[in-house]
Amino acid sequence: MKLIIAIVQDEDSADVIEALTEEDYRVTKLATTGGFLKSGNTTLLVGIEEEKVELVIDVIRNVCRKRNETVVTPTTLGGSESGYMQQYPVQISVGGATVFVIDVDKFVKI
Ligand code: 2BA
Repeated sequence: MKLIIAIVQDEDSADVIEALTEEDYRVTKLATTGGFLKSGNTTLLVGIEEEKVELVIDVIRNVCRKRNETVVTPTTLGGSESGYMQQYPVQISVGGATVFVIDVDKFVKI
């Protein structure tokens, strides 16, 4: 058995959970926060037989979109004493999804 850990954007989470449950995959949603943007995202846990891993990833791939976000990076100009901060908006592309697949040593439902 494998555990798929998929970090998706909040905007895609309802659709991807619906698509997974429609296909009879079981999924757990965790509310998480990205370290770089420091904004909310969603982490999905899917426990699945090894031969179905690619099918689950295909569902995630079909739903999750890339989006552009603007981050503002402060830059100090003119040295530390007399310097002033100038802020530059920078575009970054977020998503569609970051997916990890890990081995499950043991799976028990009690
Ligand atoms: P965040 O850490 O908030 O990152 C959001 C987006 O910022 C990333 O999108 C990427 O485009 C950019 N980014 C992140 N770190 C960067 C850096 N050091 N320099 C420049 N740009 C950077 P994604 O790559 O699509 O990642 C979306 C979210 O997935 C991340 O949110 C984080 O929560 C998670 N993630 C991505 N890679 C991960 C990893 N290797 N381990 C754990 N979580 C990861």
